[in-house]
This record gives sequence, structure tokens and C-alpha cells, in this order.
Amino acid sequence: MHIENIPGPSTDADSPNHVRHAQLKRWVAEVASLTRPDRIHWCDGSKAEYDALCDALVAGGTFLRLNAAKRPASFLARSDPGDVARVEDRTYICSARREDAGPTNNWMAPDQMKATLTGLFDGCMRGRTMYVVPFSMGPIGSPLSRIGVQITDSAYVVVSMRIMTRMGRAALDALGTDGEFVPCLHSVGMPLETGKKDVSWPCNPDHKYIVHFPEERAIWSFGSGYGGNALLGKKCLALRIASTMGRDQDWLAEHMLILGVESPEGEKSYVAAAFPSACGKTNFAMLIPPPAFAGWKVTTVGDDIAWIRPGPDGQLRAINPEYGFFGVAPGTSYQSNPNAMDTLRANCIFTNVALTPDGDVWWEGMTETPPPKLIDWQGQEWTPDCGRKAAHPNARFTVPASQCPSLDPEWENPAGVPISAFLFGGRRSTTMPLIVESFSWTDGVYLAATMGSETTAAAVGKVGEVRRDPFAMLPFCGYHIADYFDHWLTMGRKLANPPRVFCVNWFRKTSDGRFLWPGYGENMRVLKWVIERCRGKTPAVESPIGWMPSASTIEWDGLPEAVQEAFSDAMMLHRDEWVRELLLHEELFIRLYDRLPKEFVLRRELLLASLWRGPERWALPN
Ligand code: GTP
Ligand code: SPV
Ligand code: MN
Repeated sequence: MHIENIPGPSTDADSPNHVRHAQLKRWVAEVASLTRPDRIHWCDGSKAEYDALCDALVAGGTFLRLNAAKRPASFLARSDPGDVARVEDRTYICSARREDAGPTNNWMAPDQMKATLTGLFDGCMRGRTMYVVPFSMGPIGSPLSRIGVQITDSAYVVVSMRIMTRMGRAALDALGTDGEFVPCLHSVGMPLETGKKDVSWPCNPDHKYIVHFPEERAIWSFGSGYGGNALLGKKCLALRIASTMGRDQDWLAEHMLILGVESPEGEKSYVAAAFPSACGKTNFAMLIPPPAFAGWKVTTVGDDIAWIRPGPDGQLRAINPEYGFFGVAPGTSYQSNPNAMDTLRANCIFTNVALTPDGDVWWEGMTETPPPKLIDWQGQEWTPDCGRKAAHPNARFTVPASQCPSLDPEWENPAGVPISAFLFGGRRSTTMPLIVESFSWTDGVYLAATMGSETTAAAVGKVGEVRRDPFAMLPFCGYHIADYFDHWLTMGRKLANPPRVFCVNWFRKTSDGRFLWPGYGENMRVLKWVIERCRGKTPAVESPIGWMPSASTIEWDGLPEAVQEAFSDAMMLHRDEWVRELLLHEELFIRLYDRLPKEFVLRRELLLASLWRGPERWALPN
């Protein structure tokens, strides 16, 4: 076996000289003897290493180098058409006891799963290079940060990890001789038999497993090279494993963006918002206020994950554990998200977008009129009338956060930023109002726990079905979801000044299918009300489900009259819709019966009572 990247003479058969962590060396040696790669490469995270790997990916056909004048240092990758999104039905939480994974997670006994996986990993890296990728989630050295080491046989994963995490020598050095790390084992699951030519997107069509061992804090992923299945620092470590760490260590790992809002008076507040996958976190995190909001500024701390813990002052503080954005490409445009478009100017990896004749990228929604000719995400010729999508609906960009023009100056503050408000928002065509503030922390936890959302292309499966997605964490909670609700209730009790909790819905539609709310930058109108509520500066109306803004407390300047007229419909509570909604809450509660917080049962009764006492259609007073 050949070992690369060893400065000076090696004293150890399996790792370079500077690796002084005995447990890490042992684990790497064990994995190598199981998976039998041709080479082992310890990643240092340097630019030279990144460039060399990108060149090799180009040479091997995984990457296509984009036009250097239009999209400098950027690449296009086309995945296998069977490997385009997270595979939720292949994702497992293998806690020792089934009841600790809870009814919303797939489970298998750890021993049984290890036996299955050991069989699959046996010899799975033959003919390939095994990369050892040390990384930090969160700024290196922050008390909130955690270190992982991913072993992978995918160079695409290595270069993506360098964008998405603080990867390389510094993370390894921070581990020292005996620091704690989460071992993250990954293989695309396609050994290269001698003399066989590699394919551009190796993966395993028959066996995919995304597996978490929460007690051991270990991750094993087999068979996929895409996104959250393969970049193990993200959903696997920073959400599923981190959520179990947070339960044990009194903090929270959440599927949330973090943004800053500065008022014209210079008052700064931070907000964290949980929306399910492909429901607008990146857009909201990079919001540009419309002209009516002169002097207001929105800044970006993170677009997908927040790690949150009480600071010494009893206020919650949050960090973004990631280093880059892995964002949904379709729908991103200079109209919808100029900050994202500017972020993407260079140094990007695009996956499953379309290619223009001049070597740039395109996706649905990027421009109003599509180019007359493209190469689609599967490498086929494409014209606007061909009846196919040019980009896959879950096509994504991978880009360093540092390139984002709206990046908050505090985004790498190791102590995190103070959180004033939590927002929860699903994708709901009906029922849920544009904005409502919960009556209390407990009530806010109830609203977040019972959140529903229409499914999106971010996961393999049916798109557009309403399902309960508590806290936007349904696919990401590493333990029993009812214990997670309880953890949230408990955390609130420990806080001197808990953030206010709001629910939003940008996606409500008219009966003929048009959005009731313009969304995107106009969401600033809702965000301003949220901030002013937190500062005690604006009144609210009591509705059956929570506090709401009257139309007069919303800034309307610059919007067409019709939007203000639609506001009443966007805020309306229909009793029949809510009765159906409460039945769905009940359905969730029965699934979680033995561990459900008692408060929830009472809260549901109270909601039902308020809705019955109110009119059939509850509207905001004029
Ligand atoms: P993950 O990265 O999958 O966790 O998702 P995300 O929440 O960051 O998703 P993203 O911001 O990329 O969501 C993109 C989708 O949301 C696209 O379909 C957008 O058109 C839609 N979207 C975002 N903001 C708005 C909005 O304010 N209104 C409406 N109607 N759609 C929006
Ligand atoms: C999501 O699906 O919520 C994502 C993308 O953020 S992935 O990393 O692929 O899970
Ligand atoms: Mn996400």
C-alpha cells in the first residue's frame, strides 16, 4: 500500500509523522485493513491539495472545468441519476435501544447493522485512494465547536468538505494526542476492479446506508456520493449526532439559518429560523431589504445549521458550524437572491445544474427566459421546448461562506451571536397564517413541534405531500423526537430571557394556486415586525392561536395595493382547516404517546376550544 503526503521519514506504517493521535491512527489502520484501498492520503486542507484534487477530478471526468472568464475556478459535476438527494428511508439511528431512536427514525440493532455494514465495507475501496479528512464544525478552538474525521474514497467529497468545513491540518492539530473526534466512515461503495475504468460518479445502486451510532458517536455511510448522504460533517454530524450531544450537554443542534438585523438606529438583533429542506433558509438568510427599509441591514451568519447554547448571561448564543453553503440552485436568481448570485461568482462546485454553450451554468429560475440551447444535468442536449428540466430540482452549489457579500462580521465569533427570536416555517398552501407569535415559550415549542410542511426534492420520494416536520428536524433528529421536545421545554426553563417564538408561512396560496405573499426580500416586512416585538416596540392582536400583527403595524410602502388586500387572506384562520390540522397533531401525538410532554395534550385542547369559541373564519380586525 502506498501512503501519500508524508513529510519526512515515516515511523508508522499507516500514518504520517505529524499524526500523534493514537486512537485516530488505530481507527484509520483498521478501516484500511477492512476496505483495502490502494493508497491512503491524509488531507492537509491546503489550496495546493484542493487544486490537485480538482485537476484529478477533471482528468477523471467527474468535474468539468467551467469557463474561467465567466466562472473562475469553478466546476460542474453530474451525479448518477440515481444519486441526487438524501435517502431518508436508508437513514438509520442505531441506538442500543429501539425506543431511544423513536418512531420517526429507522432503527436496527447496532451489532446487526455493524455486521451488515462490515460486509459491505469489506474490500470496498479496492483500486481507490482512501482520504483521511480531519475537520472542525465551528471555528477551531471555540468551546461550541466539535471535531470529526471523515474517511472517504471520494475526491469529490474531499474537495466539498474543504469548502463546507474547516478542514485539514489545523483541525488535526486541535485534536492533539487524545482529543475527542467523531469518526465518520464513508464509501461510495464501488470498488475499482483491476484494469477497470472508473465511472464519473461512482456510487452503489443497490446498497445505500446512512447510519448513526449515537451512543458511540460514530457515523457509517455507504453507497452514495451526494450531499447530506456523503458530506458527513453536515446532517450526520452537525445535526443527528450533535442533537444527541446537545441533549446530554444542555445545548441545541438545529436545522436553522442565523441572520442579523440592524435597524436605522444601529440596534442589532439576531434571529434563528428553522424551515424544512428547500423551504427558503438560504433566501431568508441573505435577504436584501426593499427600498422602503432605508437604513435597515440584514446580515448572514449561517444558512442551514445552528448550534445554540446559553451564554454566561443566560441568553442563548448561536454559531454556524459550517464554513460554506450547500444551497439549492433552482430558483436562485438576481431577482430572488442577489447575495447568493454574487457569492457564486467564483470558486464553486455546481452539481446537477445545466451547462451553457459558453461553459457557464444555468438552472430553472436563474433568468426569465431560458437560453435557447443547453446541456442538461444528465449531459443531454436541451432546448426550452424539450419537456425536461435542464437542472435537477435538487441541483446544488457548494461555495465558501466567506464570499457572501452579506456575511455578518460576527459570523466566526467563537462565542456565537445572541439570539432574540426563533422563527419556524413550513411550506403550506393552506391553513397556516403568514405570521403568528406564540403566547409563551411552551406554546412556541408546541407550534414548532406540530409544524407541517409539503415535501420537496431535497429528499428522494414524493414531492408536495404535507407531513409533520417538527422543528424542521424530522429527518435530522438523532433521538426520540418527543424527548427532543422535552429538551426544548427544559432549555427554556433555564433561560433568564428566552427568545420569542414565531411561526411564518411564505407559501400560502389562493384557491387558484397563486402565492398570497410576494416573499423573498418582502419578507423584511414580517422580519421587522418580529424584531420590533422582541424590542417591545409594536402591539399585537390576540388570535385563537397566538399574537398577530394588524395590517397597520406592517410597513406597506412600495408594495402594490393588491398585496395589502391579500394580507387579510394570508392571515385568516379557517376553523375547518384548523380542525383538520389538530387531528394531524393528534395523530403525531398518538405516535409519540409514551414520551409526549403532557403540556402538549392540554395545549391542543386549549387551541381547539379557542377555535370553537371564535368564528368559522377568524380574520384580523381592520
Ligand atoms: P436546504 O438547503 O435544503 O436545507 O434548504 P433551504 O431552506 O436553504 O432552501 P432554499 O432557501 O434554497 O429554498 C429554495 C426554495 O424555496 C425555492 O423553491 C424557492 O423558490 C423557495 N423560496 C424561498 N424563499 C421564498 C419565499 O419567500 N417565498 C416563496 N414563495 N418561495 C420561496
Ligand atoms: C437539506 O436537505 O436540508 C440540505 C441539503 O441542507 S443536504 O446536505 O443534502 O441534506
Ligand atoms: Mn438543510
